[in-house]
Amino acid sequence: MNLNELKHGKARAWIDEMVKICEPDQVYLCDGSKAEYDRLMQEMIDSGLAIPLKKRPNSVLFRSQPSDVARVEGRTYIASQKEEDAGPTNNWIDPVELKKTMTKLYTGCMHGRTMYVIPYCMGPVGSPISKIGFEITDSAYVVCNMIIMTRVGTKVLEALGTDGEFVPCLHSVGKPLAKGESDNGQWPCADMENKYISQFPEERTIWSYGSGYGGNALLGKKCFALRIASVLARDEGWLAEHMLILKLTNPEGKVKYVTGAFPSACGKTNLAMLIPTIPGWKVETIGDDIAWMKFGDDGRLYAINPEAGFFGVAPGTSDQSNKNAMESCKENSIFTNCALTEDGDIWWELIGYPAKGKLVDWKGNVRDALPKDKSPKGEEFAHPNARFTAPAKQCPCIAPEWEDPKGVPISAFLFGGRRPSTIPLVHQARSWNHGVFLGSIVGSEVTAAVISDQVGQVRRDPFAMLPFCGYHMGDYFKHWINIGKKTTAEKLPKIFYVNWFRKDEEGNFMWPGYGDNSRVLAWIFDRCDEKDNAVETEIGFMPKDGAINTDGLDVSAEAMKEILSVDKEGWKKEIDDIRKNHYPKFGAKLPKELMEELDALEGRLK
Ligand code: GTP
Ligand code: SPV
Ligand code: MN
Repeated sequence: MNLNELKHGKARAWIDEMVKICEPDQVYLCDGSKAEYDRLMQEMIDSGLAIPLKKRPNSVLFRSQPSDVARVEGRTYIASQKEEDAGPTNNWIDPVELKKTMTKLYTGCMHGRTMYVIPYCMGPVGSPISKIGFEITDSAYVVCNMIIMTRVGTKVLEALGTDGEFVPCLHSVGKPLAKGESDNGQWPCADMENKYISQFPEERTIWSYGSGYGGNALLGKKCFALRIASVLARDEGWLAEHMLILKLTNPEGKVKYVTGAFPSACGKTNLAMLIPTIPGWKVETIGDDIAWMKFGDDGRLYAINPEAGFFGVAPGTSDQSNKNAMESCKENSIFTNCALTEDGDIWWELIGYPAKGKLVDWKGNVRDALPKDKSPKGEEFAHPNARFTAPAKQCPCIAPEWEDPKGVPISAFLFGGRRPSTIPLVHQARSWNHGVFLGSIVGSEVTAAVISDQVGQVRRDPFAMLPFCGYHMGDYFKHWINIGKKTTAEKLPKIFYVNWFRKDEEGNFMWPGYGDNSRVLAWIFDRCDEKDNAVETEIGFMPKDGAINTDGLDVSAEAMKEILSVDKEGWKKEIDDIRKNHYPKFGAKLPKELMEELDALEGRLK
């Protein structure tokens, strides 16, 4: 589309201003059509950037630069006017200074490239919970991913009208081309020290420079739907969370909706799509990464999935672990940093079968496939953060109501992470504030979803929002406490802490996870109905003996006992660490309610 078709004065003025700075060869307004997607993809195939996959209709593989494979938390900024408002867990640069630095980088950054203007909506177009953004980008890869991940184009412009609100999002890969120069089939991006993923919370603006990957570049996702939206949610009394949303149906046909916050690459997509191993239960998907929740007139919290696709972790996904995800990316999908097989399909570690013959690894090297589907650490054929981008509507278990503009009423919140010790398989908070306490102490081993030298080490990741909260985390905790005062206890979701990742002394997972997590979901479902299936312990409510269905489960009675009991010594260390290292970070902003919960927990464990 031609820019002159844009009838929104403020958007047009902003775009014109960005054109002046970035100096693209041409400007193009996206309509979000299939024809547009196909044309852009064909251009990327012709230029050697994308590889069509013979085995998957309308699907392609991209290989990024080895330096541009995941989110860059060290280069991510919350540029609030006051440093204190970004808080102790975010990087901060003065917004005026940051804009100066970035404007220099943006100057002429689109030479030799097209500037694409993407009008997009987070959430169903027309939903009172949805919000609109414009992403300017010089990456056709970003455009195609955004078309899958969000609602793009004409229908969004119609909903926006001539004066609707939008979040301006500017993105460049940060690699201007000289006259006659081309990318030559190489993924364009800037050096690490020139990458900036910047949020300006007061202005509700996003500026991203230098990376083409995932959350760094698809600005509707983490930058808007979490970092900026969390600020809006604080101001307007709702929740923008790093949560999956699932629909759970019990054998009697009763339905409950559950959300879960687990850190990056800790199992949201898998839980959202799981196939229960216990008879009669059913899981359907509403969302796999982000939930926006507002109170309905009935005093309950209603959640929508602001996204329209999945940007899922590829390694570990198989017909055995997550058949629904495998089905979702059968066609019309984009694969990034997966391996390529001789017959034109993708492959990754733990895909469930070994590859045959030669594989092209994610760096583009041709290597002999191994006779198994595992690879030694550091020698993976697919990058550990390789991803698939797939339309949500292709998911066989997508819930019919996944695009309901009013959202779905939530009965339970889960928190979790990768904790090899201490944290049991499941426990339930004693109260709302105790649940907020549990969210605030979430810890997890850092995964490959972030470029970090901490990968594998346990770090605190409160509410799985450490990299995604757009303001002071202490104020965020307080916001959660306040949400609990807005309605009655019985209308609030019940809060649970789960851990699928306990390890034994040899380092093996003690719980089979995946489909067997349905056994825990069933217990949670019944807890929400206050069934007599729990015992009160020092740390909260836990399953009564036999209350978790273990029929056909391949876990020894001793292992079950261990993951379902209170590790008193472990919890004492946990409390010590929270008291000495975690809570002091938030200073006077730590809500007193959380310190009271910590003291009370310590008292109960004495
Ligand atoms: P993001 O998209 O980064 O936010 O990740 P996510 O939370 O959606 O994680 P995802 O479901 O994609 O899982 C990440 C990795 O954890 C994959 O390799 C999964 O196979 C693995 N995983 C998921 N669920 C389980 C589980 O219950 N047990 C074990 N052992 N591994 C799991
Ligand atoms: C995450 O890291 O939590 C993701 C992937 O969901 S990304 O979109 O890259 O942030
Ligand atoms: Mn995520």
